[in-house]
Amino acid sequence: MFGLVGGFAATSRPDSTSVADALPSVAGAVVGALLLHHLVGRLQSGRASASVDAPAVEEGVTTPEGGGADHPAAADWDRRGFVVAATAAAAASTGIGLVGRSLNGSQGQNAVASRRRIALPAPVSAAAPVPKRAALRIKDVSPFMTPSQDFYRVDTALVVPKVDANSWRLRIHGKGVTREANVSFAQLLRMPLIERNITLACVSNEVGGPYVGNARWIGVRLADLLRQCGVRPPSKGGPADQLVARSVDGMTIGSPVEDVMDGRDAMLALGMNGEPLPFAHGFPVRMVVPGLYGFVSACKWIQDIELTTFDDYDPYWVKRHWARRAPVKTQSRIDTPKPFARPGAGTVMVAGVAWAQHRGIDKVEVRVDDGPWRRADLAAEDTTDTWRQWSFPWKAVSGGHTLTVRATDRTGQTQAQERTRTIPDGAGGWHSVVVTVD
Ligand SMILES: Nc1nc2c(c(=O)[nH]1)N[C@H]1C(S)=C(S)[C@@H](COP(=O)(O)O)O[C@H]1N2
Ligand SMILES: [Mo]
Repeated sequence: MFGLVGGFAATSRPDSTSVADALPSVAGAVVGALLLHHLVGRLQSGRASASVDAPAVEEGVTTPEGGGADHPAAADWDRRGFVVAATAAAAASTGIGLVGRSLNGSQGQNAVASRRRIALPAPVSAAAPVPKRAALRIKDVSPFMTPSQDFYRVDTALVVPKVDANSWRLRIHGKGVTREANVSFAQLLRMPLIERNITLACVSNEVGGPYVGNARWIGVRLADLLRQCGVRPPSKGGPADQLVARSVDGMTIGSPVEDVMDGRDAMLALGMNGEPLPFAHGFPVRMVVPGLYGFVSACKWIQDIELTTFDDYDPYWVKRHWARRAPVKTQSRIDTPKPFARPGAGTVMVAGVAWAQHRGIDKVEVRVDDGPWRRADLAAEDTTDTWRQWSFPWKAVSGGHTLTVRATDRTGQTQAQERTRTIPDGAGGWHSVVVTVD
């Protein structure tokens, strides 16, 4: 069973290219089964000789001392053999496990050292300072900037890839590329860097869910690099409408070339919140595109960019029935009070965040039970690519209540009420929280 599960997991990995990837799991299962068979055999031959005595004792039949003595002796011998074999098997597998782990670890050490040696240069275009009033002083509301260690992580990596920045390279090739690029990390560092605050969201985030965060990214403007390679967006006659990013672990993520080159701050990020990217968030380089869900834009541990078309190629998640194109849906979330909280009667601060990356949040409204929608107070906007905090002082009266929130983006679109599933292009619907006022 474990062999089958392991084999299935190995061959469905994004970097799996052949059924041979199931071999280690299958080999492990075969060795394990043989070993189990051998050890159980030893156990059973011991038990078989013991059970010869058992009925005699139960029936109260006296057996000559000498006759019975042989059998315990035989069982003893099997037990000793079993213990020796089992101990040897345990020691051998522990040893092999440790060797495997240290082989993995030594690979990572160069990557850790390469990360430690990086000093990020100052950007030529710094992010404007975050307005003071973008961050409300309300307990339990998501902080405006998400610290890297609290930033959600979504990927298919069982073991976080540890890539050595010194040997890392990025290749750019494909349709409409007149000059292929093959750049090193050092070359990227010498290019003009931009710094931007961008809110990243995952398509698998349920309404009210935690897979969204806001960070300060520093990196190379992707459109500049593409133009240097001769790439033109479809609107300027370019033949490629899909940019497929591929990671070192084989993940493929497809973004519209038009979006990446339409002037928004799409970037190859090298830094997050003032430091080189954490390994879990894509060190040494990842993509970030404001306004698109992570699975269609934010390739971590990137190593290859291919210009192609949506007709010609389906990336990893699209093969698994997620959408080819997935702009972020306008969403809002109540951070406080928490579900089933028991606030006291009086003024209760209802607060949270709302996001509509690259369109901007225009309005947030709150409804108590089936009452009228009332406008929440919006914190200052940093940029249209970042989320926005909001608050609503609620005169709470005792009893059970449902608080509901909805947002309207700058295009005038208000979040639809209908709850939709996350697959294929992101959850829709209003977030609500049930509380009891004491
Ligand atoms: N290599 C790689 N990149 C990836 C993924 C992945 O599984 N592998 N997941 C994507 C998804 S679905 C999201 S939402 C974002 C999450 O980025 P984070 O883990 O830094 O928050 O990374 C994207 N980039
Ligand atoms: Mo995601």
